Amino acid sequence: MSPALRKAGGQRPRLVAVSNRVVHPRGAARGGGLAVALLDALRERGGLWFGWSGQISDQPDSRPAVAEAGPIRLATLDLSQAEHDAYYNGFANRCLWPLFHLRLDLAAFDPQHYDGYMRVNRRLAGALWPLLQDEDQVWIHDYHLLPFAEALREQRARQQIGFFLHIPFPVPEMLTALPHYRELMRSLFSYDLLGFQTEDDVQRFRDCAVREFGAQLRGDSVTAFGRRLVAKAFPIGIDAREFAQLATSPAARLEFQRVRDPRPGRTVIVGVDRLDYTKGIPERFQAMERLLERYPDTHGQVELLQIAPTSRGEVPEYMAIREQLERIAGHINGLYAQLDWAPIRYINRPLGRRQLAGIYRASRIGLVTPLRDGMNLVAKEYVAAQDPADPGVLVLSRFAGAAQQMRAALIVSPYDATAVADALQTARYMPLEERRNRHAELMQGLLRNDAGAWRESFLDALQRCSAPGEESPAS
Ligand code: ADQ
Repeated sequence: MSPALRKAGGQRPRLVAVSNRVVHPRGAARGGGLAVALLDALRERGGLWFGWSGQISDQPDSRPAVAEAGPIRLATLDLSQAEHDAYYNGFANRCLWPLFHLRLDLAAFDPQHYDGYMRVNRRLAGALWPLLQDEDQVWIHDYHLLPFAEALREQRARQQIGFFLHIPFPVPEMLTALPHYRELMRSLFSYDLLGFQTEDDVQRFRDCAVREFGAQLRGDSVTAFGRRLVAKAFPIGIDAREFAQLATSPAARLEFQRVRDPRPGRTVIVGVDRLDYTKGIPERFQAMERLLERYPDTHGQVELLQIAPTSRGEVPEYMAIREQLERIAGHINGLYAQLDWAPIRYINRPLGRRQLAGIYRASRIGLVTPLRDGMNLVAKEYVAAQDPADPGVLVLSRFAGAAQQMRAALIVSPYDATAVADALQTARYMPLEERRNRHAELMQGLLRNDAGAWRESFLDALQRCSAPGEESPAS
């Protein structure tokens, strides 16, 4: 434990984590990396996890339901259908999500969605406020809750409040297209610490604060609207050791046997994503078609196994992508499939983490090609699951935050189908020694910057920030 985190009595402050959705510890394995990382921190120091219950109700209670899970307290609120439509499906997922991923063409600016988003943030903050203790460290997560600290400060909260943005921060030109960007930027200055995935995200935030609001910069601190905060990069990691162990568990081995084709030359390329237009799945299918066109030795030999469960299924743009994928996969399979082989196997449902780990390990190539992504944990999981003696190769989009750390992957532009096809062919024939060297380098990075390091470095930096209104946040 860092000495900076110890308080006078040797105790760490209580952690209060706030995220759109609270996941019960029993379901955390399905909740993915964030749920696991948060729960570890909450278990270690005892703490409270607050957010939406995942339930819609006709007349949601204004007070949170509280449940205890060992040392962790879970406090959740239901939302009404109207709140969910405006806050979650509307402003968060039809406006902020596309805009922050540079899809201005898909962003829907609806003032009612914005009002609903602000109202839900205020309602949630008002419900959390009575549960807070003076010394708590409060850690808010992601774009659903940008104005949460401002709403808490309106209740006179004086606690240290940090925010971590899991998705990219956009360029100023994109952000300023948002009618409410001033209010949202101002609300960010109610935090003491802003955490981003990459240095580039920090830079874009600073640029925007300087260009649009005349912010003053000093070290890591940014001052605007009469308030000062610290903005830094904390690239999120996975529990690489644990994921590597998962990959050799009996359930993973079973999956490995089902996926690995023992016939010489047969290669499985795996893609695993939430079904989302930012993940570049249609472009990936097109790169697969280009591979088949350019390299006839792939026919009958190479298969893309794409696992992409439906996500945000009520949002129209997500329904469209599903149809698009089915069409492209059908077209390519129609052109190239043989009696005992089809180039694309597309599975539209979620799998357990052990199953996933086994599938990653059985796949010679991990193809992770988002058009834009805050980090991308699948790239990290794929590497962690490999057999170090005979590892597969990661082909990674330069537009994933992960590409800034995972330099030993084959880095590609997802828009360049020929370059992706060529990288796949290089990966197929990469000599064992090169595969081992690349994997060792990637794995070292994953172990150094794992989920625990991410969490501790963020909370450590938050601890070093002074209380709001005081003069000298850490730099
Ligand atoms: P996501 O956009 O959800 O996360 P990602 O980082 O890849 O993207 O995480 C997805 C998680 O879901 C992974 O742990 C993966 O294993 C799991 N998953 C995906 N498909 C699955 C399937 N078919 N079955 C089971 N599990 C599946 C957001 C940001 C990212 C950022 C993360 C964490 O968009 O950029 O990396 O938060 O900060």
